[in-house]
Amino acid sequence: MKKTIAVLSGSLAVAALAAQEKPNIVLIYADDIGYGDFSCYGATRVQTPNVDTLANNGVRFRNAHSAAATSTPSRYGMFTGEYPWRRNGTGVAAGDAALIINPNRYTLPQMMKEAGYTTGAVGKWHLGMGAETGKQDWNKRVAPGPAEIGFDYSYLMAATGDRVPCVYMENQMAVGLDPKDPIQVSYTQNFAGEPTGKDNPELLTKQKPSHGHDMAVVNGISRIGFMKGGKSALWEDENIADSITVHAVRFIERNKDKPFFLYFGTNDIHVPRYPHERFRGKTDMGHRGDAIVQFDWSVGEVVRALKEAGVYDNTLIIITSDNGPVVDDGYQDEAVERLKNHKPWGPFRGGKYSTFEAGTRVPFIVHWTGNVRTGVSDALVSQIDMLATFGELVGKEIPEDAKIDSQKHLSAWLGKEPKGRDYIISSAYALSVLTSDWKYIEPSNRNSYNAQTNTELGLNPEEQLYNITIDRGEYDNVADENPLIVRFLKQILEEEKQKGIGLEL
Ligand code: NG6
Ligand code: CA
Repeated sequence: MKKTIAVLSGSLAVAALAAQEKPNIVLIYADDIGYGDFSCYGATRVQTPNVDTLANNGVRFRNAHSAAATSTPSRYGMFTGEYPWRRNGTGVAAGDAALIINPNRYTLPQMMKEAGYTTGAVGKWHLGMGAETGKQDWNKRVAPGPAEIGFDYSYLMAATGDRVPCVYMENQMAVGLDPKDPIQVSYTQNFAGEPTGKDNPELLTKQKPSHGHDMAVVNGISRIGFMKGGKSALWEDENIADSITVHAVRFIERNKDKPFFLYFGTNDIHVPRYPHERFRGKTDMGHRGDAIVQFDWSVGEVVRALKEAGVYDNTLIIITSDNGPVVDDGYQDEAVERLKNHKPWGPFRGGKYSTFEAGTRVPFIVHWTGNVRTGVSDALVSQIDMLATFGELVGKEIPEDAKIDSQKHLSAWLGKEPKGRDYIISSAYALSVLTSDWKYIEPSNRNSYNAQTNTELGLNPEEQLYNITIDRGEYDNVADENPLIVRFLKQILEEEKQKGIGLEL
């Protein structure tokens, strides 16, 4: 970079230098990848060399958390800096949900924009789009959406791979749509004459459901929700990683001369897992393992684009996941049968949907050439802090009312400070308080076992307390023996609830 600057003309050189002062930020947000799913986190039957290279030359966190144990609330928390449990309507969003972030809120992309960054969102969205649930016209620009909360550019799957509409939305317009074949979407009833996975199993040539997912049939796979039309715009599951990765790469190429913030939410490894054939058989774990390899490929492409654009060293890259792992999330893809000794949840208990650690303890890697203390960190960190921490990085003070939950932890995120947060309040049916030593889970009378996904949800009518440093698996409830610690953690939870719970969107 320095050499190039010397040969540039004066004004260009100044612009290049100014651009260099602010690091670009690339946030690679995996879907459902668990603590134990990367080789740098101990997986042996899948290799993730691109992720591992960033981990080896960056900071690899062992006590990092998503804001919740499912996608929508985790993304809500990350983009707003507000715990999702404070607000109703932040649960897993339907494919036709209205935007769940109020455009008047201060958001992470808005802050980056104000700091002079060009902002882009590529991949999975799952935060709703449009003003009113179920009332979107998918044949026009759907708003409000990512642009209204601060993204200059977007190329997105509106919800998830398993939810209609199965089209890419570029700047909130369906891509490749033929106006003569308009899209219709409903989450309440089917359209006359449209087949469903339930009634037409013969159409399920690519993947069959194991539970749910028996409505609209798109690309030989049945989904959640009903859809009609838009044939020319439908995605092909085997090409999703290619499509979104190429748009992430193009965003980097287009913006290499000015600071940029890229949120790249991958579809991998959410269901339906249907990786491109060049990744099939790369592991002996079937589609779930091969989708991890495909994810790693996407990471490699982003890194390559950053290097080719000459901005790799000046880019802070984060790799993390929206929630913990799940093996059978509703399709017969052999993930259960082929899992054997692979442990997607690492040494933790539970998984996606769970209050136990594996619900939210996710991989978290921070790479920024020359600016991090490389190695492993046990600092307690949370994605809820992305707003305040990136604010610290780019020199933006966030408004008082937007910083209830988001805290500045830049030196911990850069591996320079061993201690992170004092505690995190997580939500998955029940609230929990996690410190670096203890985990308290509030009592809940809900059924604690999700039989469909085979997940222990960590719910118990009794109070639960675990000594998380020696009992990572949360098997030994020591609440009775430690009444003072229980009281202390309950008090933290009460004080946090006092700040607001059950608020309207
Ligand atoms: C569940 C879906 C699951 C997945 C999840 C959201 C069924 C039976 N299960 O309701 O497949 O889509 O929602 O996952 O429909 S998330 O990672 O986007 O939060
Ligand atoms: Ca997810």
